[in-house]
Amino acid sequence: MGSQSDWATMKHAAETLDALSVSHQDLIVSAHRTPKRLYDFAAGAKAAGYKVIIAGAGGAAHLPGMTAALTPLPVFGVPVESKALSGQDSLLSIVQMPAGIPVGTLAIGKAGAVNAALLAAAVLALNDDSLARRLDEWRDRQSAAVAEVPSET
Ligand code: RP5
Repeated sequence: MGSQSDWATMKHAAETLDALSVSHQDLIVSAHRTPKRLYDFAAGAKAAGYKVIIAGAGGAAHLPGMTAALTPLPVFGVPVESKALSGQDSLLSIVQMPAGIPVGTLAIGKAGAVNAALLAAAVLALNDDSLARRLDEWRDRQSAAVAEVPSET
């Protein structure tokens, strides 16, 4: 994520990965304030053993696109809800990548963070039958938690 302030959103990705027993590292890497950290992380991510990168950032959100430019790994971008433009700026910054460097862009905010984790897990599950079963179970629990009729609360 691009900032400590993104953690309130990106912790939902971390929690979802935890629920699926997918190991992950949660790092602050700012495209603007720590460009060398970004370069070193993204350029070395594959060699370091990472498989998928989830990049969450807000405002003029260069982090996902710059990360994708520096690694062959799949990169999923989460637009963090900004104060000024409610995350519309983040979304458009991340989703409108020119052809050639893809960023899989999720929804703004918590939904995007959760779904980025689920999508990353689905990619990893292509080569991990145990994780594929955990993902199926996660969906089954989600379905079971939906009541058939609404309550008054
Ligand atoms: C972006 O600027 C970050 O991803 C964050 O969403 C936004 C604001 O950062 P802070 O000023 O809160 O550090 O780079």
